[in-house]
Amino acid sequence: MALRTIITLPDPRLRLVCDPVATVDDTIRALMDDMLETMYDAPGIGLAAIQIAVAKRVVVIDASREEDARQPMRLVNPQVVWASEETSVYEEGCLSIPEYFAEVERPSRCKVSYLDETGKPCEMDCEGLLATVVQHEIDHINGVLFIDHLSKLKRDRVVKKFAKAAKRESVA
Ligand code: GNR
Ligand code: NI
Repeated sequence: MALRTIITLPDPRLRLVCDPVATVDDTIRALMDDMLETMYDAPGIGLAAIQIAVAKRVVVIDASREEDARQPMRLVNPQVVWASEETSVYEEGCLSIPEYFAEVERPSRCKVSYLDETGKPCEMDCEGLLATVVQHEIDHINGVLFIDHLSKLKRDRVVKKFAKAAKRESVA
């Protein structure tokens, strides 16, 4: 297992539509272990492979409560196959947009299909925080960030702030 570097805005790779995984093999399993280690270290409750610069449709999540035992989830080629009409609002953050938080409205419940770490097709029903996080992660593998769900004014403000910070870094 290894800690990997998380890429941040304005890295253009965050806008890639990631490639499906053809076979869940040892390389993919090792990738998911590295992602979980990196996610727990951050700390975060979800991570998409593209956040460590790997453009594959691979996601890890642990939305368990801090005081409970860890519940690492490994999802390959995840897809929302159903979403509720009913929506919820959560304050979201993203490890690739550090220290910025905003409320996002999404379907409250969804059903997700995916391959598990053995390559077996699975489905899961999600609600609460897990429903929000799984949608946030599936957005990532399609090149979509949570700021895309905000008003253009708010989004532009965040993008500008990170672009400016990156420019300052490159000069310094
Ligand atoms: O750690 C994270 N917390 C979080 C909180 C609310 C909604 C979504 C998330 S995901 C985020 C980690 C991350 O950036 N995953 O892509
Ligand atoms: Ni994120």
